[in-house]
Amino acid sequence: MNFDEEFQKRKAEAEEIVCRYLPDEKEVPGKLTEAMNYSMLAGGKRIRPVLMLESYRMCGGDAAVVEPFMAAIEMIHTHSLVHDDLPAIDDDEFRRGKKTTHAAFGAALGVLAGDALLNYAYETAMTAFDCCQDPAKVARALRVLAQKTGIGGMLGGQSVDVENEKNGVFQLERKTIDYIYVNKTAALLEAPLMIGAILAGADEKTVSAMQEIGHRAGLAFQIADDVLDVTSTLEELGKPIGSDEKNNKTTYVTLMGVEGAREEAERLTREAVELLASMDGEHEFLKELLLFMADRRK
Ligand code: GRG
Repeated sequence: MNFDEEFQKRKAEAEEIVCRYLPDEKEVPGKLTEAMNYSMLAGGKRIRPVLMLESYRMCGGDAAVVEPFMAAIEMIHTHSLVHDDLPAIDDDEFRRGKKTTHAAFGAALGVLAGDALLNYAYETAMTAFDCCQDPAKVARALRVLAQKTGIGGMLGGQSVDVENEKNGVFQLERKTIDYIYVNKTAALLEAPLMIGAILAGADEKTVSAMQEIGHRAGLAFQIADDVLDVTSTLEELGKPIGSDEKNNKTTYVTLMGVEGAREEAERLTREAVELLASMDGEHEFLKELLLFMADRRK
């Protein structure tokens, strides 16, 4: 399989679906919806909606009920990036080579556009009730979406991360790092895999296997991000990998070195792929996507 070609195809498909659910800028006065759409159209990889559609199809789903959820998960992901970039958190001026939302529209609109994306995600996901045969599946999918995004998921992990950083606590224990990564990053990758399976009517065993796959792939994804942070900085400085001066924040790279972190991401991905291989349904592309998520040197 040519992964890049297949990924571009699926990304375009997800993009088309997500864009159908963006708010109409003419319906709301002011710049709020413009700022929301600016951030949604700023060039993300669309990994989460792609994962959801793959899981849904793998579990036998073939209806439109998954589409509002695909848009919702991308809105929640985008909300997290918009807020993460704010002056009160990371204060980043650029993301994906473009001005961040607060840099382009001002800090107040950055806060509001992030809030509005989180709220609009649920407004959008709830439209799935209008086109579904089985409202119980939609209700369960909504519950997973809320839980994985909330205090027992992304927001819980992010707050521990931010609190430590703002208090100048950079040396973290492995269990704290794992708590942050599992919640801040992996929860939002577990959610699309689980929601795809739930909406397709998969059994409990399949839904929990999807959760396990998302958990491992999500950790591997964040560890790959740690590796990428160090290797891309060293590349920019023209220094060989391995010559990393320790940055003062604990990551998997500071815990186990670049090669150790790569090996850990590979181990977690291997487990995710083995679990996937034990399941029914066509999953060749999903397997390749899990491998890509753990090794973004490609
Ligand atoms: C709720 C403020 C708030 C934050 C939640 C997601 C998050 C926590 C913060 C964003 C910053 C960050 C480094 C998150 C870790 C997960 C991660 C590597 C996100 C990037 O995901 P990609 O690569 O993003 O899918 P694109 O740019 O492709 O959309």
